[in-house]
Amino acid sequence: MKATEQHRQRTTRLRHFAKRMGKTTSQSWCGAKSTFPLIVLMCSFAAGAGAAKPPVQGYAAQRVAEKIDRGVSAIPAGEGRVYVSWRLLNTDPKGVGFHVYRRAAGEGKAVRLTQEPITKTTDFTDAKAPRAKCEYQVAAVVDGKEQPLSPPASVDPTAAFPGYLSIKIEGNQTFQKLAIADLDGDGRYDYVIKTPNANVDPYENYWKKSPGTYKVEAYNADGKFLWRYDLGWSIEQGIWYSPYVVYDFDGDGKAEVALKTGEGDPRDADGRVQTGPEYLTVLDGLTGKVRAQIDWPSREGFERYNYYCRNQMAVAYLDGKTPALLVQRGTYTLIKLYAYEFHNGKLRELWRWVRS
Ligand SMILES: [Ca+2]
Ligand SMILES: [Ca+2]
Repeated sequence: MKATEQHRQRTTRLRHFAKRMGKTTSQSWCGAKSTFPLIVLMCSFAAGAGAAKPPVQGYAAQRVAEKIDRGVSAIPAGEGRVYVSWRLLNTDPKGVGFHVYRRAAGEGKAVRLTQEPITKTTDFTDAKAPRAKCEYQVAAVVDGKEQPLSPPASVDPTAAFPGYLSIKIEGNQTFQKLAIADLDGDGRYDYVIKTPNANVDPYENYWKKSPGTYKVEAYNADGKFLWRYDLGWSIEQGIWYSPYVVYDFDGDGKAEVALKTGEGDPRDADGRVQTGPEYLTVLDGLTGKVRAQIDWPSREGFERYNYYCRNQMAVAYLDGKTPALLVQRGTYTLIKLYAYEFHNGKLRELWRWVRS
């Protein structure tokens, strides 16, 4: 095929791209042969964003979504009042209303506090709360029909309220990071913390020997301790060494904990970890047991310790439906970015991007 004929066909294809994107094209835009591959690349990215078939295909047939509950919250509002609020869910139909119920301690039956369903807001103030511990529940009303009661929220209307809820963590310790996700699948958010609140930076002027090891701990919504995972001496005690992400990657309604792990005690004489295996590990969110493990992007190709010790993680719906796990190593020069899905207990690589 002659060069002019190739150029004519490419130009026609590009016009079709442009038409799909709702743009017009011209010779000056796409005519220069030397810039053509770049333009096609740009068009492919743009067209991919709106095209029916995404470039990455994960396991999910439908978008994986959190199954959170009504989220009823009841807090003392002073002068014997209680402020009750709840979630409007994306599954609630248009025109939904809500009745609010109260059950005092010792009373078996819940009393309805609302005459008509509340339709304009998702909150309610009980001005005549009892001076004793009680519970509040909410029932959605759809097309005039009352739906089942929500899980209850308990409150002591006489207690002082500091403006937040607090839970007691195990032992006398600090924590550095907090992740929130539903670990047990009951529709309420649980907590995963990294303890203690200490930080070592990989940069040579700031680096210091880790005084101890990080522990990852999980607590349920009520503050009950679930498990502890010791990252050990293979992970130095700094945020760049120890990324973690908590999310329901396989879509079964319970969140997993994905994190960077190592093995044994590979510290050198100074205390730096420059050798030894490194893993992307997925823990069961409810038990802390290892469910899957795969090699972390390697140290190979990096100029120095300060560059390869910088690691990060993220969640992204790359195909619009599957929550993929992004794992990244390196800052300043070389960057390695790998994408995985977690499905049927296995990590599967979707793609990798490595550039300097
Ligand atoms: Ca939960
Ligand atoms: Ca899960």
